[in-house]
Amino acid sequence: MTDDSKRPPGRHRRPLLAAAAVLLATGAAIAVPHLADAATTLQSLAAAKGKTVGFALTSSYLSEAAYKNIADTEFNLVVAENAMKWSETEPSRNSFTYTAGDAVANYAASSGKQLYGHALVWHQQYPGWVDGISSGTDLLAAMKNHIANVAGHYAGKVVAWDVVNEAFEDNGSRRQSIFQQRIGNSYIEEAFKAARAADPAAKLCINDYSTDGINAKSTAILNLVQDFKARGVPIDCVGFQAHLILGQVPSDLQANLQRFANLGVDVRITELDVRMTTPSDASKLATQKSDFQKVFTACANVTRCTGVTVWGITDRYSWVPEVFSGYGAALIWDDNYNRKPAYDGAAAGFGGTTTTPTPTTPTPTTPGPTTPGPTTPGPTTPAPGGGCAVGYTVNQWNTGFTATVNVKNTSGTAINGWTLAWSYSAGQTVTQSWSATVTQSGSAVTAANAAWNAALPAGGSTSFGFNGSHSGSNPAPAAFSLNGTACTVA
Ligand code: 9MR
Repeated sequence: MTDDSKRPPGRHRRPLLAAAAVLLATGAAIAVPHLADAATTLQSLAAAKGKTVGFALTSSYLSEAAYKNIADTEFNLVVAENAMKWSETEPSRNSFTYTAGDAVANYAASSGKQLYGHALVWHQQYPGWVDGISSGTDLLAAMKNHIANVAGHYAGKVVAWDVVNEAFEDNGSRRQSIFQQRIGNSYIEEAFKAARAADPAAKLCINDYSTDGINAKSTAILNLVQDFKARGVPIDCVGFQAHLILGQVPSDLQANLQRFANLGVDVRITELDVRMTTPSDASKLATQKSDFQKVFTACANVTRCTGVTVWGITDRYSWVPEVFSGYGAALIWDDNYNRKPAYDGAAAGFGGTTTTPTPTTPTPTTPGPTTPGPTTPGPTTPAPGGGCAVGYTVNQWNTGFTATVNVKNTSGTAINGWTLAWSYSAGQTVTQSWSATVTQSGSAVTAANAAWNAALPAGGSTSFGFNGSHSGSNPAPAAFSLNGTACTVA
């Protein structure tokens, strides 16, 4: 169903018909742009199929009229991009804060959208105090208490929870998270039982990435679902994040969704985006349209697929460029809230009749090169003097903190492989990191790139994060160096 010629024609609005008639009368051989019927939205298409189409919300963006207008009109489900995660809801032990999560819940209620909960147990974005728990019994108690409180707080409001997020490695083994290491294999079922007790009406899901096709990781989750079903452990749904790369929608996506559905669980595409190298161009946008159509079509064709959630509205605020240097343009609306061809792909996948609008010149998301960019990063080169800028932000509580570090290569030379070094002056200790390997020796800390963010093109940037602990004082590092060269601190 990705062949445009097989799709039914769009319903044209009168001014377009008039414009087409004029153009045809002049003999101009052009493609006539079609627009969706004004009443057709992604949510109306989803609703007609008994499904939902959702988006990840950061509430502060609702102050932008364009963002709010799209959020209000196009979606019938909302999930908090970050606001309901453990670090946000229980920053210190047994002290709960729901301000940000409630803003998302209130928006869902006031706009008549379903609310999806994300995520109760995850190896990222949990508070630093969790790392201080050394006994499995104590961590289990803390995890159950977290779930009882957070799922209890949102009981009656959420339709479903991502109870456990990203518990498996790509080879199908259990990820060696703190929960796995301290509590052992049973932590997942304990989490699901606690969630059921806290909110008997919510559907309880396990959620992961790189599980969209049939592979070792998705099969490990399939085996878990089978096992839970056989033993009466509650589980209702499986989420497939679908953080995809342009042109790489797994051909067995639908078959994969179906094999889970056949076990008697719902399935959902939970965090869809399709990233490309930036800047975008008409050809990439056309491939992206096809990719979105494939994903929406797969969900449409599986009765137990409850719908598709996209991981944000606009490329402007997508997590992708922050994490995948040189990539972006992964969502349906561009930086300036223009609808991209991906919109028509999504709509067509859910049975819509929109067709591709006239391609517009994409807005570059970064000051990209004017000549075609190199397809491979340049040689391994330390940044020359003054060639890097670092942004360091923390979210902290009594004795813990979460840090986000943005590293930018401000030199004119590509970097392939980097180490960022700094020093802590107040005895802070890094406990757990993501998107970089952070090691510490006394006050000296170094962060080495992950495999996927080793390349920092000239002007490119990436982010990583970590949890840490402190003893009451937590000043930001005064200086950073990248591959031995001092950086400016933003
Ligand atoms: O989009 C989220 C980003 O704002 C956060 O900084 C990041 C923290 O790790 O989490 C992002 O969302 C993730 C989601 O919660 C779980 N699946 C992967 C998503 C992208 O990293």
